[in-house]
This record gives sequence, structure tokens and C-alpha cells, in this order.
Amino acid sequence: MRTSPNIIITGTPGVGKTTHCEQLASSTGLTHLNVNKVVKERDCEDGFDDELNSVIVDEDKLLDAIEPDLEAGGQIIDWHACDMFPQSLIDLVVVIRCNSTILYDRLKGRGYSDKKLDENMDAEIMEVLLQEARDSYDEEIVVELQSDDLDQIDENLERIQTWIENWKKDHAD
Ligand code: DAT
Repeated sequence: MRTSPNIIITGTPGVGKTTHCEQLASSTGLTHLNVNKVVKERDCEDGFDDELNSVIVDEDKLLDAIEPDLEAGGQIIDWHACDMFPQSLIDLVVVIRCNSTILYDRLKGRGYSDKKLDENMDAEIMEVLLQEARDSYDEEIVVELQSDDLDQIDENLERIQTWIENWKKDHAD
């Protein structure tokens, strides 16, 4: 049995996943599991999508690489997809959302190509990640949080921290 929960922080690129994960890891002692890094470090790449200018991930290999960590618990998973993780190992799915005008500026600032920018903007407007989360996990564990400004980050972090404390109390023996 896990004594610390596993949480997915997901959402369209640029919404603020890494910002949330880093701050949560430092305030709670949970581990920031940056999937982008794991993919590179554990050789889970399965080619390159030239059109989207992004790595194609071998999801089976990735899951094999992180499953022991998920079984141990206390992982904050930072990834722009969420449907590949086994339901039994996930306790909370946070879908970070962002106003499209703000997101556009953030992605433009990252130097994304027009195609990559359009794809990501469409994904946010069409709520692709929110739908993926709702399709993949029980409704009760999926939470949608807005991240347009710094105050919202603080509010979100407080909510998630309180949730973690309560989870730990509920699962203490
Ligand atoms: P992601 O990990 O989802 O790609 P990020 O955490 O790297 O996103 O954030 C992208 C950029 O936007 C980064 O420069 C930090 C900034 N940012 C994120 N959330 C924000 C917020 N709520 N208010 C202001 N800036 C934010």
C-alpha cells in the first residue's frame, strides 16, 4: 500500500504544469516526475515527428521505466498526456487550464512553429486533455484548475497541498 499519493498534473503545453509540479514538490516533499526528462534519460524515444518538431514516445517503455516509482507512491507526474498510466496507481488527476490569449503569448514566447502553436491552441480550446482525463479516470479524481496568473497558482497549490494532507490522513494505518 502506498503511504503517499500519485498525482498527475496534465494539460496543454504552456499551461503551467512544470511550474505547479516544481513548487508542489518543494512544499510537500513529493517527487517531481518530469516525464520529458525520463523519456530522454531512460531512452524511451521512438523517433521524431518532424512536422510537430517533437519526440515520439515509446509509451510501453516509459511505463516500464516509471512503474516502480508509481508503485512506491509520492510521484507528481508532469506530462501533457494522462491516458497511459494505470488507473490503480493514480490518486488524483489535475488538468491545468489557461485562457487562450494568455496561452498563445506563452507559446509564442517559446518560439513554437505556427503549426505547433495552432495544434496546441486547438487542443486547449477543444479541452482535449480534460476530455482525456475524464475518459481515463473516475470522475471524482479529476480536477480542473485555472492557471492564468500567479494568484491562481497560489490558490491551486494550496488546494492540492490540502488534498495531499487529507489523503495521507485517510491512508495512515
Ligand atoms: P508547462 O509545463 O505546462 O509547459 P510551464 O510551467 O513551463 O508550462 O509554464 C509555461 C510558462 O508560463 C512559464 O514561463 C511560466 C509561465 N506560467 C505558467 N503558469 C503561469 C501563471 N499561472 N501565471 C503566470 N505565468 C505562468
